[in-house]
Amino acid sequence: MHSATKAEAGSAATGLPSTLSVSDVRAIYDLPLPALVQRAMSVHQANHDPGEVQLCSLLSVKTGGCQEDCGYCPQSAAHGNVEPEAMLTVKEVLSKAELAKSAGATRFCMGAAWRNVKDGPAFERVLDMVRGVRSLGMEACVTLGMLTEEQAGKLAEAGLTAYNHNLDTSRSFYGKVITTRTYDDRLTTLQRVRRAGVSLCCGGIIGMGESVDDRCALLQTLASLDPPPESVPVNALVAVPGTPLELRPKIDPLELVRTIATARILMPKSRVRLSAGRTELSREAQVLCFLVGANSIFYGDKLLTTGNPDCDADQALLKAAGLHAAPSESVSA
Ligand code: SAM
Ligand code: DTB
Ligand code: SF4
Repeated sequence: MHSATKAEAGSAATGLPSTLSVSDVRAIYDLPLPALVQRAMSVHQANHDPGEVQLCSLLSVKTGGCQEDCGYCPQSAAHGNVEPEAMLTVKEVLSKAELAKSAGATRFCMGAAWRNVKDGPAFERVLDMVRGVRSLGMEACVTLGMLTEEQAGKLAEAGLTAYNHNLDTSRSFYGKVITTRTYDDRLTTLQRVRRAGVSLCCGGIIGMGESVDDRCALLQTLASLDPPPESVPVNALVAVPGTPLELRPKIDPLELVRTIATARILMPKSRVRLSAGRTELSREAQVLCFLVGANSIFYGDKLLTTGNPDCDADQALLKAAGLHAAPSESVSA
């Protein structure tokens, strides 16, 4: 799936080489900021309504106690700083989804702190959550860790819109952050999701101590998926006390702008989501991210376990910038 022959990110229309190398990506990322902004804006305008921002609400349906050791994540049992909680009921989840819908969200994303999905009552409950969210007329996305082909098929049958599974960083930096599953494990899950006909939501995190080349390699890998993910979350690390990355310094917001602009240029059709880390960003920095191609956010005062700007602040930001919420893609009828 990630072989060079399938790296068909380029075309005459995008001005990108047909097989994209990390140095090609780096040449874009390192452009003088005005040139980078201008190029990203023109790709964005040619492929999207630049005034539109998708509002996605996020809910942790099974929090904490995870068997993986992802260095950024407060939910890993290895770091033990989030108390494991019982899985939410379908009713609890659907009442949160209704609230999110009435606040203006069109996509409802549900996360579980699992290494992988196990068949049985918990998975059946997730399938019911997916069906319930869809019956509210919202798009449904879940992130549950690794999946088998059969499980991906069941999620598709339940009406799942998208599956979130991030590559997080470059293949070479990955082992410094996560040791309990491999980059290839992640690529295999992504392939299973694709084969089941579910949209892919796949991106990464910046600010974990990776080099600029690592960031560019992540973007090169994402853009070379065939086709690239329909949505690409770009998270800025939320450095949570107790995690191995707790002392990482905050990223320079302009690095986030460069990452988003480069993602937009490489993946013209994808939704690029300005994801975790917005509480640390000024309104101006967020607006710059929207200008260069971010067209989706997590909306609601909580991500999975950490904070996010509240709905009023985001509505005020959209209004001040003259932006509007995207209509739901799934429910035109
Ligand atoms: N357990 C599932 C998995 O990892 O596949 C799903 C949930 S996991 C929390 C989803 C994604 O959230 C991670 O892949 C990572 O990219 C992002 N994430 C987790 N903790 C984060 C943090 N502290 N800062 C930024 N992003 C984070
Ligand atoms: C993604 O890329 N970011 C979201 C979502 N997918 C599941 C998660 C961000 C989590 C931030 C840390 C927390 O709240 O626990
Ligand atoms: Fe578990 Fe997902 Fe957190 Fe990794 S990111 S520790 S898999 S919940």
